[in-house]
Amino acid sequence: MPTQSQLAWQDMEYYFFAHFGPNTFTGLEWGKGTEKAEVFDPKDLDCDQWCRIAKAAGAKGIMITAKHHDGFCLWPSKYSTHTVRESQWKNGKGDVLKELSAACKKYGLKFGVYLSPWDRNHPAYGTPKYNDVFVNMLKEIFTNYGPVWELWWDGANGEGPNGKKQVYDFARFEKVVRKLSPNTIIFSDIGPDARWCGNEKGYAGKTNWDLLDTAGFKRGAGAPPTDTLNHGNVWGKNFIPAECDVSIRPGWFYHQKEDSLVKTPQQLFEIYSKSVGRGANLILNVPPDQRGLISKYDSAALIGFNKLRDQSFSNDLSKKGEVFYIKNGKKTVTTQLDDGNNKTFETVAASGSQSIEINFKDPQKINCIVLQENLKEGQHCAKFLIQLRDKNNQVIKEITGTTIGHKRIVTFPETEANRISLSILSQKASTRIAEIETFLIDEKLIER
Ligand code: FUL
Repeated sequence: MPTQSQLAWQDMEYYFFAHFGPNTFTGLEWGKGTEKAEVFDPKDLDCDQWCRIAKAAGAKGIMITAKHHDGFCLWPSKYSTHTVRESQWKNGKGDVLKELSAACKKYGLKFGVYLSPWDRNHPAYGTPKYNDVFVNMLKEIFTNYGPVWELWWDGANGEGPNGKKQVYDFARFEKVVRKLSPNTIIFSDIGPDARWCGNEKGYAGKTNWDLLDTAGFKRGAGAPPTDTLNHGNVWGKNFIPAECDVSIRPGWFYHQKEDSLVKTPQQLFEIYSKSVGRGANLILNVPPDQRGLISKYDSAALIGFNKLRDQSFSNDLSKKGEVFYIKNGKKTVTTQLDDGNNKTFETVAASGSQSIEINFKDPQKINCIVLQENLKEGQHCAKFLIQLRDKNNQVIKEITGTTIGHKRIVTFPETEANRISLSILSQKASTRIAEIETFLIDEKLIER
C-alpha cells in the first residue's frame, strides 16, 4: 500500500532536476573531484529565474545536485573542504541550497536534494568514516534547508573494481532521514519510496506496476534488472512507484555546445506521455548555465511543451456527455469521474458486471483518453478494454491496455464516437477508476 506521502508525490507528476556544479564550468559530465573550487563562479546566479521558468513550464518542484560525483558541495558544508565556501563565488559567502530553497518557498515549488553517495573528492571516501560524513551532510541539509520533498541517491559508481570502494551504510542513512523528515520521498534504484525507471530516456514501461520486490537487491550494481525496474513486479511486496529521469539536453550538465540540441516541445510531450502517461513521475533535467541561469533555448522549449499540454488537455470532451457507472445492467449517472479529483472513484470489478460509459450528446472526434486509478488501496488494474461505438451502437474501435496506475494516457487515430465504454478484463482486486477524460489532441502528438 502507498503511504500518504507517496500518493501526494504521485500527484506532483512532473518536476525539474537541476544538475549544477563544477562540471557546468569544465564541460565534464563526471567531474574527477580534483577540479579547483574556483572554477565554480556563477556570477549571475538567480534561483528566482529557475523558479519562474519551472512555474511557467507547469513543473511542481526543483531537485538540485547538492553534491555530484565530484564531491563539490553547493552549500558550505562543515564536513568537506571542497565547497562553495572555498570558491570565489560571492567571496566564498554563497550558498546555492539556501538561495534555491528560499526561491522555491517564494514560488510555491517543492525543493528536492540529490546527494551523490559516490564521491571522488572526499578524503574519507572508501573508509567507514565516509558514512559519518554522509550522515552529517544529510543532517546539515535537512536541518538547514528543509522541507525537502524528495531525496535522490544515485546508484552510479564509476570507479570500478580497481578504485576506492565504499561500503555504504544505507540503512543508517535512511534512519537519519526518516527521523529528521518522515515525509521526504527517498529515491534510489530500489527506493524505499520511489524507484529508478531503468533508463535515462524518460520512458516507463507500458505495463508499469508501482510494486517492486527488493529483497536480495542493492543500490547500484546489485540493483534489479533494468527491465524489472521499468515494469515493476505485479505481485511485488513493496509499493515503490517509478520515477523517470531524463535531460532536456544530451548531457546532464549545461554545455554550450549542446544549445542546438535542446529537446523540442514535441519531444518533451512524447516523454511526458511515456512517463506520466504510463503512471510514473517525470523528473526533467533543466541544467542552469555558467551564469547560473536557465538558458533561453531551454526555457523556450519548456514554454512550448507546456503550451502543448494545455492545448491537449484543457478541453475534456467527457464533459460534453454524461458519464455512467453501470452495475448489473443498472446505469447511474456519476459525477466522480470527470471532476478532476482522483480521490473520488467508482469501483469496477473484472466480472464484466460493472463498467463505465460515456454517452455524448453529439458524436465527438477523439484520439486520446486519460484514465486514472485511485491507488489508496493499491494498484489493481492489469488489463482494461475501451470500446468506441457509433450511433447504431456498433463497436468501431477497441483499445486494450494493461496497467493504469496513477495516470494512463492512451492515444489512437482520430475516431468519431457516440459512446465510449471502459471495462476491466483482469485485475488483482476491484479497480478504483478515478477519472476518465477524453480529448482531441494535435495529430502530431499521437504516440507512434
Ligand atoms: C546518473 C549519474 O551518473 C549522472 O551523472 C546523472 O546524475 C544521472 C541523473 O544519474 O547515475
